[in-house]
Amino acid sequence: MPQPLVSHIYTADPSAHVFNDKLYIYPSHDRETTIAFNDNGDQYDMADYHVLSMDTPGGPVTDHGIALRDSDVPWVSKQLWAPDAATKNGKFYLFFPARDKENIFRIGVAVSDKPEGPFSPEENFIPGSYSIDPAVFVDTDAGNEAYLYTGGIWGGQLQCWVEGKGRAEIDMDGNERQLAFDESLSGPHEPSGEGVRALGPRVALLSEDMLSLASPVQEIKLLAPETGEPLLADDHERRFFEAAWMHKYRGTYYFSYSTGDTHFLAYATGTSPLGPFTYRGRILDPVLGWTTHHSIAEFGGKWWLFYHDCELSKGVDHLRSVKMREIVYDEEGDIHLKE
Ligand code: FUB
Repeated sequence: MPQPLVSHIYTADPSAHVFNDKLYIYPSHDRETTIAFNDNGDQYDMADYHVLSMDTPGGPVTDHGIALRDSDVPWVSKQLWAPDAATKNGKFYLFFPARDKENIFRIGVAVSDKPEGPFSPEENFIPGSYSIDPAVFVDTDAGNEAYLYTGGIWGGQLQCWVEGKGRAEIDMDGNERQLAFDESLSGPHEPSGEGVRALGPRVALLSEDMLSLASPVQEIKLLAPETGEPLLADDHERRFFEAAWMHKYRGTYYFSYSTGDTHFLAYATGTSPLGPFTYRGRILDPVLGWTTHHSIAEFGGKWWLFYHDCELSKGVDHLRSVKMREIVYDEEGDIHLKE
């Protein structure tokens, strides 16, 4: 069985990238808390980030220490959740979700000259950003555009953004709409009912300097293969919950995510980084612990799934450990865990 990549701290939500021929992992840094478990995720009360690196798959893992702490970021009140990182123009960018002073999850960015940080945060969150779990994909072989994927329901607050006077964005049918924040929908609330569509993850283009959005936020369409229509809200085994990740394999865009309360890592594929993506299958069955969250990267000539579970903490949901497993693609491009 795969072992935690590190055991001196708890780590979760691993976002892995190869920078300068080395593998860097940007995880959440879980910590003990007395906050009771609830469906809003309050017990995930993280306060800083560490960056991990490896020279070879299976080789020693270096913990580079604290790369950013909540008290360094002027707009943050609490909960540094799942981060990601990207590089452009010789600089490294750490993208992270946290609650702002009004308790709304936003996405922040911090900059460094080195992949391991330390990172200097921007004064404010990325204007127009909201919800959790940023994943940044730089399409290096198609114009070098950078895409920011975000979103999470329940504790991630996606369902709190309802029609009202507020922020303009594009819905999954390509129409403009205005959304405003309704805090009363925080927690385990989401659309439901016959024929009701699931909420989609969000995507926006990032500006050339990676510090702001260069397009309106757009809701992504995740389609059911049997109907060609958007996945339905009550389809909890397939609908998007959180943990967006984008990677490209042989020209196809793979959007992968967690199904949350059914605990699967699932994926959908498409021909554009903006979607639509058609549901394709599962990557990982439920692990020990409530959450599941991952990334996929090519390293050392093989493809790897980075994920977490709660084996080391013996099942404490908010004390997770990052692991890696090799994945392979079959001739159709379907993903399988290597046995
Ligand atoms: O780590 C806190 C939250 O738990 C993440 O943002 C979610 O994806 C889930 O893993």
